[in-house]
Amino acid sequence: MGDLPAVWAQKWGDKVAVVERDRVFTFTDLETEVSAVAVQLAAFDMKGAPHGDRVLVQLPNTVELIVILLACFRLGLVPVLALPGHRSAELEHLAAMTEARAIVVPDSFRGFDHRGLALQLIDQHDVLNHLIVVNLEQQTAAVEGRLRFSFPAPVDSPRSHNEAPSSDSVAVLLLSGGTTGTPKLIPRTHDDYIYNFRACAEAAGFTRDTVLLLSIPVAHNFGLACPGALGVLDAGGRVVLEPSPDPEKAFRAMIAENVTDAALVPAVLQRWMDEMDTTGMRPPSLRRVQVGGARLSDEVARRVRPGFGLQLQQALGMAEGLVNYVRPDDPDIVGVETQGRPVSEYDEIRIVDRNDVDVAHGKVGQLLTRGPYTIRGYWRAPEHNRSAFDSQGWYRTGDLVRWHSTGNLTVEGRVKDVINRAGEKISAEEVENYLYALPGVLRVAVVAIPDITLGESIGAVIVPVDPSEPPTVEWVRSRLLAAGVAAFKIPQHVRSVDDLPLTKVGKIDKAAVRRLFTQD
Ligand code: OOB
Repeated sequence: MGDLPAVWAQKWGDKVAVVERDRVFTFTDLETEVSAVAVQLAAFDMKGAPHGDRVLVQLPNTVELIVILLACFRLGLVPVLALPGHRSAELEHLAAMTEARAIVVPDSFRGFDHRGLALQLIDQHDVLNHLIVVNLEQQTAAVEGRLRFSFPAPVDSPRSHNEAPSSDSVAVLLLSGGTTGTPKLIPRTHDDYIYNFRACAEAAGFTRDTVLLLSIPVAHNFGLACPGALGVLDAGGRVVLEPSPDPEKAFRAMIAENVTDAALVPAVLQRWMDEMDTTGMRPPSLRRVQVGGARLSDEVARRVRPGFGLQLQQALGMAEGLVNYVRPDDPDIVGVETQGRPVSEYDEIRIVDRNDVDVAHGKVGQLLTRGPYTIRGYWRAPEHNRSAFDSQGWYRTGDLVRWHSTGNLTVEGRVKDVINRAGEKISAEEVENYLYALPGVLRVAVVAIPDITLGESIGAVIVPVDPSEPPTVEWVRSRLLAAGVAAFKIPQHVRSVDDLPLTKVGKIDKAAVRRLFTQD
């Protein structure tokens, strides 16, 4: 993947590659910047290929994020993709688990002092030594070339990274939207990831004329490679980075940049449709929306009218690999009622019941998958891998699906214990663990609650040690924020009860817990 910017520059030279507000980078610029940043990184005391030291990257959608990733790929350093919303709880876990040697953060973003937190992490973790800051707030500070990086002076004598990473080595570690107490990491190789974004770009119909608006995080697989930033650049198209999904801002960016395609989560599509319906306007160049990450309701899907010149392409994807897409020339019914079909002819799909027996065609069951770009295991998680994959290497997605009569998949629900909050996956167990660590909490259960705008929100039912002091939403919120938990993982609904409902076998009855919230 590290060779790609040079290949792209040769093919498309002065064509615009990335636009971020008023900053414009051609493919030639991109290659120049990636080379310069790779030289800077190579001067640090870090091992690239074939060892692959990890670099913790926490950046919002910026050209610097794209450049640092490509520079890491070139040297065989392995970026670990954190989200801008992550705080000390998540970053400490990622730093410890990956033994990252460097961390890349903005100075500050949306009022949070990322540099300060990164310095704390460096203090706590022996192997974490290098801090690279992207000056988003203080743009006048040290800027390398046209980018806003500030690199520390190298501590050791310059090292040379002559070896290019092998194509089957790990290129990047993605975060899983996992089901366990601590997030798992997904190792994607150079080979499989290139295959992933090329197959997605082909399925989505991307060409050199595609101008893709990304307001979903580039740090997510969807925004990075499904087809995302890498897929559109590789097709010779253009990425427009717009950090805000707010319809007014996004529409302005789309009109200014003649955007043809936009990748969205359902919650944002709904806001955009509302705006289009009330104003009767839509960005004239916008032809297609790629929508995935969470279930889009058929009702909202039907509002995207092809007659209006706008086509809906639903996608069911996962950072672990498998991506399904509705194709550009599919009939409308496929676009509305399904989440598409695999992007590769080599993707294998099984739909099974609780006993791993294949269900009858058209019936609902759990989706299992295997294929050329789907992982065979999480990073350093042998125990979890034994249950997440079967003995034949099939990945248990935890999603309930069925084959639609058109030969596409429709998502019907899930068996995994996660909350899908506007496309952001949150493990119920992880939030339960944070709550258990609070004083006065005896027992707890966390569940997904239907939410009109987010799709789902987080509900926590708590059995307090002292029933006369029931915890409130505000108390939970302030305690978890103080514990360094990302704001998007904090429950919006809190109930206190005398006891948790149990199933016959004595497990917490999550369906009954959910009913505590939904019955009124
Ligand atoms: C994408 O990736 P992740 O890793 O954040 O989440 C994967 C999970 C899936 O297992 C499924 O539960 C859910 O997100 N999901 C959907 C969906 N797309 C993803 N559930 C219902 N309908 C959909 N269309 O979310 C992701 C990765 C690549 C492309 C698109 C989405």
